[in-house]
Amino acid sequence: MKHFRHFREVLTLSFSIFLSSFTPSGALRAQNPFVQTWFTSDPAPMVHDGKMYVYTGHDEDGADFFWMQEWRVYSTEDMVNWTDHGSPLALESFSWADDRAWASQCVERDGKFYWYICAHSKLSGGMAIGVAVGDTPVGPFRDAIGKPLFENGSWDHIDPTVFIDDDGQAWLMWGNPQCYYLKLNRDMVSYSGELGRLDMTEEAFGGPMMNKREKGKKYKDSYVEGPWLTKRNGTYQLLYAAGGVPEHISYSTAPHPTGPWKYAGEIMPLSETNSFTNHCGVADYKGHSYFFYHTGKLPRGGGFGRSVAVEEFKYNADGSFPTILPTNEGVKPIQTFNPYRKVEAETMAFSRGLKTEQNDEAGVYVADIHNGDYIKLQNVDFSGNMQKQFAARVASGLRGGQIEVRIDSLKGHLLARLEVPGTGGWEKWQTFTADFAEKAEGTHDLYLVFTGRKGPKLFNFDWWEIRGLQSLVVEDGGTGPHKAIMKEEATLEAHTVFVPQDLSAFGKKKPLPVLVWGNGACTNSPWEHFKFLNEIASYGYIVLATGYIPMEEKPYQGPMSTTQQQIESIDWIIAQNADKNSPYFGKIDVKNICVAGMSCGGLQTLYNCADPRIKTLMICNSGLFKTSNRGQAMGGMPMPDKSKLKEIHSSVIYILGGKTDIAYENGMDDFRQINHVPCCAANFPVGHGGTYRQPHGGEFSTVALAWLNWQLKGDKQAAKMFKGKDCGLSKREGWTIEKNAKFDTLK
Ligand code: FUB
Repeated sequence: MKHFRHFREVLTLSFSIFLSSFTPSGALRAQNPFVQTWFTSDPAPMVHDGKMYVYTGHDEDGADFFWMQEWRVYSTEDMVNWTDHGSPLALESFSWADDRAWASQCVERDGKFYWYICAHSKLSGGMAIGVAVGDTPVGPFRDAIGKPLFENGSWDHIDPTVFIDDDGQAWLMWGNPQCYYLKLNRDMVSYSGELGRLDMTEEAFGGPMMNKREKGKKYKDSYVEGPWLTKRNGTYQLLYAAGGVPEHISYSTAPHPTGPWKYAGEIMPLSETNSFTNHCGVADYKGHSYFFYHTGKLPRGGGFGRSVAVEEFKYNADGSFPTILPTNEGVKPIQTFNPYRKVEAETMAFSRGLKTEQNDEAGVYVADIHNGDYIKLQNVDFSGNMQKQFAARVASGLRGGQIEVRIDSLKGHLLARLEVPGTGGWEKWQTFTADFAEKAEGTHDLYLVFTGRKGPKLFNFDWWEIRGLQSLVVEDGGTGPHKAIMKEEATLEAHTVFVPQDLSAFGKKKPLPVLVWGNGACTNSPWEHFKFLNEIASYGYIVLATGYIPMEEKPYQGPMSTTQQQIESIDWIIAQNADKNSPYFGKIDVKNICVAGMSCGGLQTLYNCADPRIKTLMICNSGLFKTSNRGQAMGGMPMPDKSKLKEIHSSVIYILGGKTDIAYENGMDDFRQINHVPCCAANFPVGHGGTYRQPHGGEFSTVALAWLNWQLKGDKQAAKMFKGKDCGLSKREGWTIEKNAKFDTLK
């Protein structure tokens, strides 16, 4: 809709010339202009709640005058990666306005955001000052009073600046070539007193207004437009576009907003910026001072196609401004960017060939993506996690394309490549993922490079996310003394670890015993058991469950797990305990390992029972199939025959769901056949599903924990649950227990 291919190629070509001319190393370090998707002008910074916002005008593509229709908002937390919040305010927001959405400024007061604008008024036929109000810095905004705040038919009511003084008085100033002021009331949408006029004298501004100048006399300077009122060290500072066309930025100082003002000099002298206007705003943010202005430096930019830019500066000791020159490099990042979260695609440090659009469903999104276009994010910190997947929400009414995830440069290391198919419409959004083929460490610039067929538009792009290792606090972390967490570990693929969040309590004197777990249906995720397993971990265990982390209690859909995954768990935790660089170094009781599993996971456990590193077994809702009922087994289950039981060399408990448990017969048959090691069978009449999914794993957690505490920690109190005729379990409501002849040998 916007560009013919020819136009785009010209744009892309001139863009690369533009970039290479500013970056001798070709390293794409240019940061100014910091918005490349649209022409933006008249920047007005506002710091709120830890973020820097910039409110801008919007110059139309290809315009031959300031035919401006809307205002836009951008924000950043690091000063280099800016998020486009779209246009929450436009001429249509003001019933009285019909043209020229010119310079503006937004300020917060009492939790509301007041955005002062100027626009042509169809009521008076001149320019008028208006005010919109919103509940957030990015809107939505509405005309606060349904009429201009000030107008009188004159054309010189442009460029409002607003300043709330220490005493609470809010001042509104504007004007070209006369600088006017009003004292705003506390409500910010009305004023008291008469319209004020600053004395536009030579002393105040380096020269009088153009029409008051003496012929032939040379003046130092003169106020033109675009005032920015602020205060430093108790002195008021008025910055403004000065000198006529082309404009530079100068300032004056005063002991009071109404004057007397004294000319203080140039701040940003005339430079080769390709724009005959300039317009500034200043703000301090996170210990730095920033000067915002505009240039005409984007490709196809110029006097009516301007772009906002920013420079960092340091005030002189007396609070005065240094000279600030426009640069292409712009500012340095003041913090790193975290990619392990959902990032709006319209967040970028630099881009090529792109536009942003907005709708109600997706908000602002990146559009007009063609082969070779890209988004760059600066100073992205990959540490603290491990990249696993790149996910992106996209829509394509054509054939889609690809997103290449690269670091350091456009042709830098390719970490992942996402295939974007057609989704059936430019607003038919779908999320796709791609695995990382290579991993990044430390801090890098991140490039999202778009590829696809040359010529057509490829897709729209709403957001992206780098998914790293996941973790979740299950329920309240468990009822035990060590609040637990469920997590993935980078070096233990396809397993889920449950472990106390704070490992500092554990070490040689108090190591963590190990529970290795296999899942029901041999599913490759402990999605049915995570409350139970987490509860156990909270009592001071490390639990290594077979399968992928279940971030929600929803059946896992992938292929089954293997019996080998339990062995991998044992190998891994023993290696971690010996690895000086591991958080588990010296903290694991590798001599006290229980292997356990539910249903098919119990069969995996019995398959692995001969492993000499096992201290005890816990067979839950499971038992080896008898020859007579082998036909009932699900495909893919491990099916050792009963002779396997002879390989058990440790104590073993069967925890079954009573007679209605489909595994009851097999489990009880195992129990009866195990005579060479201590064995018991505990039944609780809940059927095959057990109580794993009840809060904190229900009754099964209590019994399993007692077993583990006794067998792995030697806890005599816990032993009472099982030992003796009147053991705890025999008295516990609903439970029954049977023990073999060897059971009493357990200490
Ligand atoms: O953006 C339109 C006009 O250009 C502004 O109101 C002036 O300050 C100048 O930048």
